[in-house]
Amino acid sequence: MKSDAAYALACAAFAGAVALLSLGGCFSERVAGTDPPRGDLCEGSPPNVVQIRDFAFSTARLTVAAGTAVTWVNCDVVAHTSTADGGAWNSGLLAPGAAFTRTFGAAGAFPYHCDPHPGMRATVVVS
Ligand SMILES: [Cu+2]
Repeated sequence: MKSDAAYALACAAFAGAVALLSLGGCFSERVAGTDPPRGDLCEGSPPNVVQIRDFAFSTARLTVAAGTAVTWVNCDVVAHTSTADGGAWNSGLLAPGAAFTRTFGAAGAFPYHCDPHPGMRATVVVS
């Protein structure tokens, strides 16, 4: 009985490892995105949301109160990132429709860019 239990446990562990590896392989390009996609945030101008569209961040200069959660959503047809110039955050590649949220606790100006497209620049100002 003891060896049967050990075998079952080993099988379960192996199946779990295989499942994790499969998921990692399938979703590696959108690891930081939300699931399900948040393309709905691309409609209108929802508050505290930065829409990434046509290789630009809109709004380019977003001002929020301390403690506010800011969400970036990719409304473009290619992947982009939200990456702090100082390294404080990095969304990783956001596939079209994917989103990334970060809460800003401290006041200050926080410039950021897109890793694959360094010309894409914007700032979050926390008051
Ligand atoms: Cu980009």
